[in-house]
Amino acid sequence: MGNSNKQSVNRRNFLRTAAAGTAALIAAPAAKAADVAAPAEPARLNATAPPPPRKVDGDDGHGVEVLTTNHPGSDFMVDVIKALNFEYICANPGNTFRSLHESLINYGGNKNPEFITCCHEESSVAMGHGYAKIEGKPLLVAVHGTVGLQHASMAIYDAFCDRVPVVVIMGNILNAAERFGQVDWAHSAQDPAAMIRDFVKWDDQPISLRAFADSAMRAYKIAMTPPMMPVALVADHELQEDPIPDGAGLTVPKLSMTTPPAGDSGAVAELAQMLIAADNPVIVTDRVARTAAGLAGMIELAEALQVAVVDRNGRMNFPTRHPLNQTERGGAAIASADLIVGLELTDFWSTVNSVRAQLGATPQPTVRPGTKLASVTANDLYLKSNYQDFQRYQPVDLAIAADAEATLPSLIEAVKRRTTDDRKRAFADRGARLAKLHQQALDQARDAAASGWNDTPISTARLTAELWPLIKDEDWSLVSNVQFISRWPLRLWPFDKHYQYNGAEGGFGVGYGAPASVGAALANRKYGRFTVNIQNDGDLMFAPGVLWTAAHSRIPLLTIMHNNRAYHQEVMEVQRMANRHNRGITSAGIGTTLVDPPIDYAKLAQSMGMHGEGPIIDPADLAPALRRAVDIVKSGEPALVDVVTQPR
Ligand SMILES: Cc1ncc(C[n+]2csc(CCOP(=O)(O)OP(=O)(O)O)c2C)c(N)n1
Ligand SMILES: [Mg+2]
Repeated sequence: MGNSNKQSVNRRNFLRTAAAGTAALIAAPAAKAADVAAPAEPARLNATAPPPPRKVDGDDGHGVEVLTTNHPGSDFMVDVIKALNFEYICANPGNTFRSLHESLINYGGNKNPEFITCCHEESSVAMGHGYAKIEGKPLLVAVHGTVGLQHASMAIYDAFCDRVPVVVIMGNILNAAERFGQVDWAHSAQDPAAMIRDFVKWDDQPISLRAFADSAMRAYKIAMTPPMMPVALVADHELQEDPIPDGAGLTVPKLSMTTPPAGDSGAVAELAQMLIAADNPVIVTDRVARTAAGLAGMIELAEALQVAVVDRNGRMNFPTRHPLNQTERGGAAIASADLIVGLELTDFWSTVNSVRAQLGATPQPTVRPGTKLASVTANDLYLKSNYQDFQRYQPVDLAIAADAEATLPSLIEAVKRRTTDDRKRAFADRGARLAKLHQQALDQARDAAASGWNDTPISTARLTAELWPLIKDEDWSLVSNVQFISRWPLRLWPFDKHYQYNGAEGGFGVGYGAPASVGAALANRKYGRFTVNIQNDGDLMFAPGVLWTAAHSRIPLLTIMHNNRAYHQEVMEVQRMANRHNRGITSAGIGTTLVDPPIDYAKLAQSMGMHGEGPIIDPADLAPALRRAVDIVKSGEPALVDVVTQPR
């Protein structure tokens, strides 16, 4: 605990006397400077090394604030944070968490977590989002009071909708008597987390260090229990900066994790029976496989039943080249099904109904009458009211409120135990039929990819096909949303590892792509994986500073610009309206395109300190440019190739 022999001047008292003009500003002893330059090994709570001197806001440089010789509360916060095993903290600096920042880098030795400098709070959170989907656990994000959280909010929403854990810690000056100046007031709030409460799983503003420790453990545990979601914790400024009182007796509680909720055995047996009895069952997956075991479980289940799998690809749930994968003919598979089982399927309603995006349009069922429906999802366990990401209500015959990945082992066992030899023969016939249909769909995709091969702008199919031979022998991981490029990689490449694809934004908030890819690449780095991001132009332009973070932190990531010079999705929306209003589509580029002036992404990348090449306009130039960039990424650096592409 703090060393009571040393002088203890807390910040409040110091500032009060300084304000009265009577402060004796004591110069910091020279020895202390060394503490700043060469941080000691990460100290623990009972260490006695004093923190380095801190400069007061508005200090004119003639004086240095008196040392608060006891440990600040933020050192204890670092002890708590270290107990949670965060590898990284992503943050843009802000004085509402300055003491915690300083404790992390000096007292904590800038290790576990290591500080990753972010240029926008949306980038910090989205990096955490992308990282967690690869690593299976959160990193820590710190945001400045009020304004930092406001910037972070959309990314928090995306992670919330995508059921991804991110731990956000935010500064705040709760005690109004401690706010010095306009800025402190503008960045403080009575209830700072109120702004994001509708889209985090839990938040807290502890007012003692002991409560902070408990709440940090609780936050982590809750974030990691399916359905996983972001959580937010306020690190109050006084708690951070005031010395830990003598005899505080603080300890770091043990983290006790919750086992993911698995399906009730009776309900699982019923589901197994339904699957065995059905003639044409289809399993529709969305966010099932978080781990290698999840993907292996999906394969085992599908093979035991020889069942069709349609993957919505919120995660990498099923190998793309598995003969039972019917994703490319998903509509036909669903239309002929007599049982549909949704596993962590966010939008069951749209799986069994279709509606054209037109006011007043009547939904049409996509399934035959009498098709049985069943679901396993942790989304049935926890729901928030305000934001409507839970999708339209879909009645089902059997709803198991449980995490699908955790339920797979008992479901597989129940299926195997109950399958008769008769059914096994029927399954084998079905499997052979599905394998043929799978092959046909793959052949069709390959044919379709060849169309427009030599076109300029370059087709997204060609871009995908040219990239493949350059990465296929690497331990690759594609971490960008393939919906923007007509899903070509999932249609053409063999994906068979859970980290080879990690889904999309969750909340469809554009601006996720670039930072989430950098975060995913950060997670992939220690495994030596080769990370690829096929990057939309509109998405990058929200917060391109994350390229600097990638360069600065030496995060190997191949970014290929899918530069269609437009917010093309919205071009189409405006065209649709212009058609409906019968006014022609010639003006649809107004407000939706990025052509005048064209953005030079190669220069943008170079300006951030990374390799940038392009714009590539002639498809013949594509492969050599990609090869150069691949080599740079293999050497451990990020690289970007700007490719002028067709819209999708
Ligand atoms: C934060 C946010 N703003 C606006 C939108 C609306 N929006 C949906 S898609 C899209 C276009 C994105 O452009 P780009 O990333 O280049 O992809 P493209 O449509 O061109 O393939 C926009 C603006 C959104 N989803 N999220
Ligand atoms: Mg675009």
